[in-house]
Amino acid sequence: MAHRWTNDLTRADATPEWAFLNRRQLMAGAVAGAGLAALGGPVRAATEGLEPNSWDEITNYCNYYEFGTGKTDPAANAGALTTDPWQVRIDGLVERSGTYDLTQILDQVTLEERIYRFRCVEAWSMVIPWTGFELADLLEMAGVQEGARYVAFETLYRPEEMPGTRYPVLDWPYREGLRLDEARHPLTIMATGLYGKPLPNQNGAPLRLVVPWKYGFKSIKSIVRITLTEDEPYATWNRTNPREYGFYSNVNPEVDHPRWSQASERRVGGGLLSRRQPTLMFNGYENEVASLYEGMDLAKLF
Ligand SMILES: Nc1nc2c(c(=O)[nH]1)N[C@H]1C(S)=C(S)[C@@H](COP(=O)(O)O)O[C@H]1N2
Ligand SMILES: [Mo]
Repeated sequence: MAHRWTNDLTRADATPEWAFLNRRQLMAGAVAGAGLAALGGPVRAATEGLEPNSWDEITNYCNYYEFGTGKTDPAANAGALTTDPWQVRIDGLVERSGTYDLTQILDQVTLEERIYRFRCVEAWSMVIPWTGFELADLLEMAGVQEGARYVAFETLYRPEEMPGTRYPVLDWPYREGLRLDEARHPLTIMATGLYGKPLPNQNGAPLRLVVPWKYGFKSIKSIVRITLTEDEPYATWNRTNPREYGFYSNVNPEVDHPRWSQASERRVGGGLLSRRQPTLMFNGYENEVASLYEGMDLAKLF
């Protein structure tokens, strides 16, 4: 069974108004192949203080067990993954189920840059400039049926290209899930890029989920299937060890992991940034997402 081994921001930083800006306004920050584009006024203002980690840090310190359990294994092994062509099956409780070419999906969405905090359950964190689009837009494309309450996600399982899957480290394929309202939240994105460049394989190319207020393992990589369901779906880490990894796994400094504190985190990076810093409720996105969990006991439904 898998076992895990064992990081300046102000209140203003935790309020990314830009996440709710009109799509047209965000075009100022769109990246569309132009490298890291200059961000528009309001976008820049609201992301000040979030100094992103470097390309090297983000792409060399990874968790992607399909390529090995070491932090540098994915960078070493994921180059062999074929990410083009890429198809995503969308099924379950949707109006237009089917197998979609990624190019077909990307033709219909607007890519934006989102600079998000990223907090792993192992208590390290980074700040990452993703390129992506809102998952809500993809769900709208597929047409969510009445009765759907959750969204399930599945990673590619291709042992020939994924040496880590030749061992029963996890019950492959890697799977994750969100409640439908979480999936539709404007902070929830499907990432296709990093620093305005295509997503490196080790970071989950060509398409991965990013849910910035949840522990990193919820942000499933290299997605090939999205299923709308009525019941809470299988989620790999949750099912592997439900005592340690809840289905929700919202970042919460007050609910410790059974084997370590979640009150603080090590910000990956050199110099002053590598000091420990307090972990923020919902990873700093409390104003945006707390209402999703009103009335829920966050210690019980962790
Ligand atoms: N398919 C798959 N997705 C995955 C993982 C994995 O092992 N396999 N690891 C998760 C964990 S634990 C984290 S912290 C993030 C790491 O993302 P990064 O390597 O891009 O920083 O990916 C998540 N998504
Ligand atoms: Mo993680």
